[in-house]
Amino acid sequence: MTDKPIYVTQPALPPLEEFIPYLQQIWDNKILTNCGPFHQQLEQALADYLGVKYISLFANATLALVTALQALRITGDVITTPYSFVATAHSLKWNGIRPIFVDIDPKTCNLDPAAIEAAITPQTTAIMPVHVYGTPCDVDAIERIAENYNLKVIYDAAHAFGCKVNGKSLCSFGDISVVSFHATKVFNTFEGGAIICQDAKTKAHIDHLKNFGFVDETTVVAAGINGKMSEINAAFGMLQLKHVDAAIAKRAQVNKFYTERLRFVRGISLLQDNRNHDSNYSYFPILVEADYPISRDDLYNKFREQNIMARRYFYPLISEFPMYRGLPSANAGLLPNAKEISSRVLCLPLHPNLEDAELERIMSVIIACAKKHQHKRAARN
Ligand code: T4K
Repeated sequence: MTDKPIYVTQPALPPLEEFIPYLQQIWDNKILTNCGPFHQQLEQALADYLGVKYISLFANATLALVTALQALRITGDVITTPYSFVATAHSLKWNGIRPIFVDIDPKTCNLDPAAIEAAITPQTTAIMPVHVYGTPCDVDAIERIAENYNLKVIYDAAHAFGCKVNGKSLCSFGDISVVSFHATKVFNTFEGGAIICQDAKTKAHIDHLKNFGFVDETTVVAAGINGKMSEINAAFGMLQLKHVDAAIAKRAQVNKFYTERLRFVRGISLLQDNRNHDSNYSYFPILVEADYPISRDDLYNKFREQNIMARRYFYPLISEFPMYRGLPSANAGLLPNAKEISSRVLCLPLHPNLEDAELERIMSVIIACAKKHQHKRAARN
């Protein structure tokens, strides 16, 4: 009999009966969408939880990214990372903006500020960095560059819910930050996302943009889209918020388990750098180095054989997909760090429902591969 599958992630769900009273309220008042009471409550609750002032809920983070660029009227070229989920660059393309890919810092997997600065041209209008795995970008350096060159900064903070740097919410940097509440994220509303911005005027503009541009029954101020979060998602968010700290605490335990156990495995290195920031422990990336007996892809396949779905986030690079690979900035020779990390990275399962026995199963694959192949090597020598 094959073992039960272990997925890279799994949503933490509260007991179903806790959701019934929320559904009852929706059934009673019959407001299903269009920024109803739960939508308003969740905006306020998230602003309090995250320690930010202006937040606008969306149906998902991709629509939020597309709308953020509209809100700031970004055109031309935008500097971004090839090492992310495709939605980052797709949001640029949907706005007719040309992504300019630049290399990452191998320590953080985030955009390298020196590479950003080197890529700026008169066509550059903005920077779209990603806090990959919730690890903070070099926000101070990026702010300095943006000020010097008069560029906007839109952070793709899809992974950064609840992360803090020097006690400040990681979602509060830049002109705009976008966070995701997708099922696979630390805090989920099934599907969902939000834009965090710096002032009431921008929030009002974003709120119009996500509702077709409507200001009132007869006034449309922009060619907006339908990006609103529904009441059922917002209600679920209100319930999830009660459980999110416990979920993050459980994630921290898994993170600790892996960190302690993997420290002694030759050829496996850890990307985690949680020293000067509060992490949400959203992902556990490892790098399979040249001195591990088998390649990253072989280890990925060994996991599959054991029904363990570790994932190669982020491989391939965004710049390798057909709609981007023709861009001059997609040339792999210009992106050596991103290319190298992308060929070595593997994200181990990390979610609050993981049991000790499952963690042992995961570790045993890594250890068995290390030992078995080392024996083979020894026998050959
Ligand atoms: N920017 C960044 C940097 C992002 O990472 C993302 C999304 C976005 C922007 C866009 O945000 P949204 O528009 O989605 O709000 C997943 C997610 O679909 C995607 O949201 C996420 N990033 C990306 C990193 O991961 P896949 O293709 O790996 O998902 P999938 O369906 O293979 O799910 C992974 C595992 O999660 C499954 O093997 C099982 C588990 N799972 C998944 C779902 C959907 C569940 O247990 N339940 C579920 O409902 O992309």
